Amino acid sequence: MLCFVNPEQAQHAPRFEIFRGERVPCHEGPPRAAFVEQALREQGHVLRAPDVDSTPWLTQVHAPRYLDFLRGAWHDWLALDAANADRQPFPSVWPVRTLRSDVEPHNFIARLGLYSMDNGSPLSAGTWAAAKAAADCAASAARALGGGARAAFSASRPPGHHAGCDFMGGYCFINHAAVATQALRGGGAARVAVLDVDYHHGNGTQSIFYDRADVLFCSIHGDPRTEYPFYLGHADETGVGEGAGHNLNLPLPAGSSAGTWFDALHTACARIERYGAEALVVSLGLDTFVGDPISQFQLLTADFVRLGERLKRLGRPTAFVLEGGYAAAELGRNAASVLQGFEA
Ligand code: Q9C
Ligand code: ZN
Repeated sequence: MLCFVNPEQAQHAPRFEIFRGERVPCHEGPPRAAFVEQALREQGHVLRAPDVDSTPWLTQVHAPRYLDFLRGAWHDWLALDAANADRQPFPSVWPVRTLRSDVEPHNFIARLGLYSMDNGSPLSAGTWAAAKAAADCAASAARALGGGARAAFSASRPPGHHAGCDFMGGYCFINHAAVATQALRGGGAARVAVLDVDYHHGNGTQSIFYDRADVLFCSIHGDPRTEYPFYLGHADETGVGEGAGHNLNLPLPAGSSAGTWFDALHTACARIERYGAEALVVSLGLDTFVGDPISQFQLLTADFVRLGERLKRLGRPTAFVLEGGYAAAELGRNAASVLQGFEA
């Protein structure tokens, strides 16, 4: 399979995140993508740098003021104090209900809070460069489908599905699956389905397409009553306006078995078939793996082969976009297993 890897990914390398009130090393780091690249190479896939500038799609998915903030964030952080080069900014204040988000404050931390859904998405010097190149990978995979490829893989890192129109969150800054979806629409696919199989609900992707009928969003994920992102991903979220009926959430209890998970996959695939999608974007989170350190489903590596086989049977041009997966040493093998099943 044609695989796009991100030459800038290692530029996004924050040192720690806040976890249970403590500073801990980031779960989401450069080794993840390195393990994926290594496994893809070993399995004989074609690895390429991105060959599409995603800017036209980025601006359809994200608000201009958010993109401006993200592009300039590290520069602005350093402008406050040169010693900030060795410090990580974290948001500490957010415009929740009754507070205004239409007026952008001048204060850097206040702007960071305005554009963040959590304090778990640390920035570093190269965050913009890495996230933009990851979006270019997703746009490149979409263009490859437009050119007749049956499938393509985007090793997008940092991940993207928690990022909304104007906010970062859950280690995500740019929504690469949404970029791929827009690129497929621009390339002539009338109806695009996004299937999000990450352990965590793809709140950003859902919200970006919630009022649209030209994109079906389906997600299988840990029940948000107990699992991140907590505030979206319930079964009663079915779309709004023209998008009514074009959003399907299949939340499952933490601890769910592979059998339960594949039952949900069957439901999602039936919905995608009924929709008549002309192309498929798979938000490929691999944190459903039994060994994932921050997630609680029970899939084994062999189950990822089965996932690939099932997606192949949908028979649609398919762009795989990497999302989560924090058992880094097993991540490459698990990603390669999906592609192996798809190409079997
Ligand atoms: N300090 C993805 O899988 N963060 N994101 C937990 C908070 C939430 C996961 C730690 C996990 C987000 C793309
Ligand atoms: Zn996840």
